[in-house]
Amino acid sequence: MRVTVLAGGVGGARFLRGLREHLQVSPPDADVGAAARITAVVNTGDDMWLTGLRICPDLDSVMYTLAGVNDEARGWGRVGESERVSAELASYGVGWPWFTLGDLDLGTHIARSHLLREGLTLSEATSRLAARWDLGVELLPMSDQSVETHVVVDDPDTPGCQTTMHFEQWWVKHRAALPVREFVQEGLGAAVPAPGVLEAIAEADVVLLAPSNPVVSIGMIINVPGIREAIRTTAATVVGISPIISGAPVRGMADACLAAVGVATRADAVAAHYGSRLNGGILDGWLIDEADAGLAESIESAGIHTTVAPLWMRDAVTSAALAADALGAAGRIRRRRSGSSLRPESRQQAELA
Ligand code: FO1
Repeated sequence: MRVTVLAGGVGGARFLRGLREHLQVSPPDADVGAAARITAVVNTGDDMWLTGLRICPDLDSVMYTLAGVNDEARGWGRVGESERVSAELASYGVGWPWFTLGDLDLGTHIARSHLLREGLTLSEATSRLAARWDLGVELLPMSDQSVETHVVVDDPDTPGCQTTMHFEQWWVKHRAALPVREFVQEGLGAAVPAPGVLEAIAEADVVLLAPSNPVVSIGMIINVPGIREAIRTTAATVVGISPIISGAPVRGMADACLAAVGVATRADAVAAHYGSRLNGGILDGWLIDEADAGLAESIESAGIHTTVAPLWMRDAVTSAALAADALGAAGRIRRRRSGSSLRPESRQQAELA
């Protein structure tokens, strides 16, 4: 079974870890043999050049989490980190003192920057870095071209003026507290999906939208020319997981991003924002938390098959259970849509049947 996941940083990373756990645990049938194949299409809108190094926050969060070397508490960076180089950079007044680049993390950025300067694409560099660990998930950047998210805000220092800053300045330095006029994807016009991305969407049995930020993570991925259309037309079943529970983001500040694009911070509003594939959108199914069960009917009436399930990913078990619920929803939708009475080939196919 092939599963393709659109993912941002922390929420996407944890969900991918749960999905890998679930699919590893449910072994493929002997007669089918084919193990599950998971491809992650990861947001690169947070990427930047900083102190001469290319930083890819979401790719790194996903890679470190799947490698088991992530700082689980902080949600980003490496476990057992130190910050000696970062302190030196601050002393020299170089870089962003409020954006901590740990020593181990810098190893990743130095390696990646070296590979890019050797002429590798971001995809090639990502696969070289990931090869150090047996991640069990193929990592694809959404694009090999730079598509940085920049934020247009009212300038806090000069009232009446606007200023544009990199997403990470807005997110980390200003803690998303500056009202956003506009999110801009620098370079979007010249961007194409990275090699393998469109195939991963077209050839999947299931496409999952991880519980990542709908605006600055999932939103940025589907804006890359060709990706939204690929999701709309794939033969796969497309299921998303709400990143909002009881009107609040599971983590991060998605509410500030949703407000900026006029979407209410509610599980039904985000589903409507993505839209049903039955009428021009990208969703077949949507998972909401038990706390939001009251919203199921309105989401269903928008043509989106809705599943109520526990969405909190507290540990490996709950993350794997969420992944199982998402695949189970895809199976129910597939059966309902195709009226398939075909005997599933394998236990995993049975999950989808
Ligand atoms: N987030 C913070 O809140 N403070 C930081 O100093 C910080 C540094 C940092 C360095 C590398 C990296 O890959 C991520 C880092 N993040 C930091 C997290 C980052 O803002 C988020 O991972 C995403 O970009 C937003 O989802």
